[in-house]
Amino acid sequence: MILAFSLLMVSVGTVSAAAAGYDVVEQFGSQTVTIDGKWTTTDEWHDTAVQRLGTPQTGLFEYKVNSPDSYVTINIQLLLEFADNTNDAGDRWQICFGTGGETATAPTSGDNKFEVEGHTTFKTYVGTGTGWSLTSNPAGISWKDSLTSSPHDPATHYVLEVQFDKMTYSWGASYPPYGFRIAMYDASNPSQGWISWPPTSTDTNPSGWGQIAGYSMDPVPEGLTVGLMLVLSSVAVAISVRYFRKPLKL
Ligand SMILES: [Ca+2]
Ligand SMILES: [Ca+2]
Repeated sequence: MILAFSLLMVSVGTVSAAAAGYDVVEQFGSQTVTIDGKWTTTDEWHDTAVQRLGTPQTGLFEYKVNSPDSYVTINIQLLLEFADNTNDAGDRWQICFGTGGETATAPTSGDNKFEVEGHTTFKTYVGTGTGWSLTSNPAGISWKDSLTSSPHDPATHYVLEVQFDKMTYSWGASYPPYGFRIAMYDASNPSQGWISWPPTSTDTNPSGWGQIAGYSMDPVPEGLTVGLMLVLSSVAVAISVRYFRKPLKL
């Protein structure tokens, strides 16, 4: 089984039409996530990589997966943070998934867009071949955002947590790669526009998205002592604060 995954991962790089360099590896988290729109525990999100958005940086996201039932359900868990501290009806969080290595320049039926409108409404879209059409939210979707501080930034800003079963979708029921895009919009700062990952991507052109490029079967680092984990977390916090906080104008 591990060999099969390895071969799959090797083949990933040769089929990609996604934005170069915007790749995330899917990994199971070791920390329990509570979807409450904030860091519930000190290390809740310190077990996966931080991806940064904006130049200078104004946002970030983290991605991991979890299975409560021996891989029948595989939950994608996402953390998004944004240097926005104003509650506007026009604020948006945007998350796009689809088939990896896409060359399509418009969303197809294998693509999905999730959007949070004004911190109140979660909407799911499916590609039509030319754009997006509203569809039902995934069963068991759970999401929450709030104005809070975090280990990435002590200033008050919006933090979003999302969890849903990727097996609900055709792209998610197979192994990565998945096309993947994250974007954020602060309606109080229209001149800033959309902040996106990859930076020049748009929701309507999957060929420019990044990717969940591969799958790691590496075990959770059980060999690390709690003490070392805390040291690593502290380093991550120090680095995150240094690089995330400075550009913020909150
Ligand atoms: Ca939480
Ligand atoms: Ca706002």
